[in-house]
Amino acid sequence: QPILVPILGDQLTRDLASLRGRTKEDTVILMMEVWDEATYVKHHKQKIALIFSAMRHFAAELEDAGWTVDYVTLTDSDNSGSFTGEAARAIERHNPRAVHVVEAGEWRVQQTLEEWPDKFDCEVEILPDDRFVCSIPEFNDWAEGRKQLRMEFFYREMRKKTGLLIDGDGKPEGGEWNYDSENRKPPKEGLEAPQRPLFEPDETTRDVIALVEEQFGDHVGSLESFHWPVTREEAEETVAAFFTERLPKFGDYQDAMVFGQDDLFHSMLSTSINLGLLDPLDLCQRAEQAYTQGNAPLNAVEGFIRQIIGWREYVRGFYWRFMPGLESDNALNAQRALPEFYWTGDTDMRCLADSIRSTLDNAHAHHIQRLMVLGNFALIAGISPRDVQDWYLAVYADAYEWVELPNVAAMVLYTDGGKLASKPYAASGNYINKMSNYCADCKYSVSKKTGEGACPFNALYWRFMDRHRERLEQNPRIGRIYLNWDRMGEDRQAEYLESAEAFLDTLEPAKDGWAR
Ligand code: FAD
Ligand code: DLZ
Ligand code: SF4
Repeated sequence: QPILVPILGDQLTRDLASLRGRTKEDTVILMMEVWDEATYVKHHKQKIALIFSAMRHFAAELEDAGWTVDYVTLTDSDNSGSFTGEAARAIERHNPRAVHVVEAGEWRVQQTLEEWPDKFDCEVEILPDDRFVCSIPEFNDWAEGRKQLRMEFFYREMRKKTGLLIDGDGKPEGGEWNYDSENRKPPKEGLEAPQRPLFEPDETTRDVIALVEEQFGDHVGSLESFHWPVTREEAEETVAAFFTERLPKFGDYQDAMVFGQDDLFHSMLSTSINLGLLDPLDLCQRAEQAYTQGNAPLNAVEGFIRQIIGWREYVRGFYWRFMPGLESDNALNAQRALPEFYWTGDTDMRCLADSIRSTLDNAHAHHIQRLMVLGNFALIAGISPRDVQDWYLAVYADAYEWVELPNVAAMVLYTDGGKLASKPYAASGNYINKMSNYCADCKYSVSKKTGEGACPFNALYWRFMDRHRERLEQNPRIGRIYLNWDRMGEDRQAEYLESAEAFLDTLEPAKDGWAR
């Protein structure tokens, strides 16, 4: 009797805990394309195509290496549509002595896996996912008893644990833990990044693209611009190009936005890391090497490492600590429906239109677009967290709930009331103007604060601050802002509030059928 090893769609590595130490002779690997996972939100077409193609390529790689892989395709006529249904059928087919599965990345799926020991007759072992630097118990130990879970302090622990950018005396390289202040250069006129490698779909990907077009034709997004890496080799090509061509400027322009430049100096590695095609710690070690060999400056390398062993690890720990409540928190009581333009890009606000265009074309937008344009607008317009969460989970090819939800709910929408962020990331048009070239050609005027033609971010910002005064006034990082508000006087304040309401009245709510 073999051991049955189910491998989920984002566990695509041979170094998975459930494969470690197993022999090819007594193992059957199970991979499942299932309707439940493809539809629990209406994922962007590229996201489904990426996951299915990467799964099929990984299955082929395992088979070539001599493993037995039982691969269930979406259109297999017996496919039950769920992980549990498919595991049950596989147990009937293979009569295994045990099932060994690595815990799921998402809470929803993990609940399902935890039902398996009771449901199935054979032994079921659920193994920790050790593809992270910090285990879940380790994060909880760190978090226990802390009032605020600041990423910066967690990050320092991870630096010490990994030894990344720690000098011979145990001190942070260059004397500082964090060079965030050197990651905020506004874009220069004509700033352009080198093209990243674009992968033409091979036969496997073309089959999957046809399948997605046929089965998920009404989902958002286009498949024509599908160029994602779908194998470890392709992901490595992207890494190589990033390290040589982009990393040196990654630090300076981490927060910059340029119209039509969809990825600037970002790595475009999140899809591959999240799928399991790349190992995050290994990437950080290689980035550190780029620094020690003089190929990239410290502000770039530290910034990149901070995103991965800092933010990425931190949000994962945060997710498991606060689920399931994190999904329904709504500290600011935001209730407005998501505007239709989030699904179409059809808005005169140029910053939003460009960020949404990139999202629809590529199933990707870079971090500062997600945070300070798309997220900031949702925050200050008071959009319902559930709508916003579903949107982010659906549209990005790298979106899995464990990483999407803490970023969207806690970081962007402040739904947790400040467990993650020390203040809401609310900003007026001024910030976007400083960090991008969007405003110059926008139909709205960023310098106009209220009335016809004024940048909507300006009035929405003050409406947001006014509405949440009671909560935010005590916040030492924000409180002083209210001096400016009070100085305006009641008439001017009323103009801001009226402008904001007039703009909000023009927003058309998203049509049914997109969200869950
Ligand atoms: P780079 O800028 O090159 O960064 C390098 C790597 O650092 C990324 O590949 C990623 O693995 C990691 N990273 C950077 N920032 C974060 C972060 N805040 N949280 C976790 N990891 C991070 N990332 C996802 O992988 N999936 C998501 O669903 C997701 N949703 C987000 C939603 C919002 C509202 C925000 C503000 C951020 C979100 N992020 C998400 C984080 C980040 O925007 C993406 O990881 C990044 O844009 C991916 O592009 P890149 O690989 O070029 O990143
Ligand atoms: C997102 C996704 C999609 C679209 N389809 C599948 C699938 O058919 N089979 C699969 O194994 N995983 C899929 N995934 C990923 C899962 O929804 C989920 O995000 C991961 O299993 C992490 O818990
Ligand atoms: Fe966006 Fe306002 Fe600038 Fe237009 S003027 S691009 S809406 S920030």
